[in-house]
Amino acid sequence: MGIHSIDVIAVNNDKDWEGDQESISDMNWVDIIAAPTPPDDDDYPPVITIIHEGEATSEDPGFWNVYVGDTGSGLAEVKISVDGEIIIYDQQLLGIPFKSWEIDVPGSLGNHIIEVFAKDNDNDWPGDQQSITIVEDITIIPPIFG
Ligand SMILES: [Ca+2]
Ligand SMILES: [Ca+2]
Ligand SMILES: [Ca+2]
Repeated sequence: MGIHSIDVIAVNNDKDWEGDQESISDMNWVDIIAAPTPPDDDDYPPVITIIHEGEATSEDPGFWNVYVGDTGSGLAEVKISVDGEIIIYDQQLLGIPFKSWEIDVPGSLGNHIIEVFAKDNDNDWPGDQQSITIVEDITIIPPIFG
């Protein structure tokens, strides 16, 4: 808001010889009356940490510890999918700062993927919420016999 100076210089693209380019310069004083966008009080997405526990074998595939938190505004929504299937979809977190889940790893051999999506609870205007998706994978192997 207030008085701002805008300096406009336009140069044409005529370059046949040095000095061929014409330019104009104009300075205007413009009174900007539009309300500025207020600063975002929380512009960081939630933090997601995924830690696997277990042997990652078909006998002991283990589980993922999923930690999700947002110190700025808390959490609004968390979605956890394993191999494309939604396991957790909590849209009622209501701004709690932190939550964790234990998610079983499938015991079948091969690669398994966990995808965690989280959205924070900052909601001062449309588009104010920040979100993030983290993907991890693990390979389940046959049991190791010693
Ligand atoms: Ca905000
Ligand atoms: Ca945030
Ligand atoms: Ca925000």
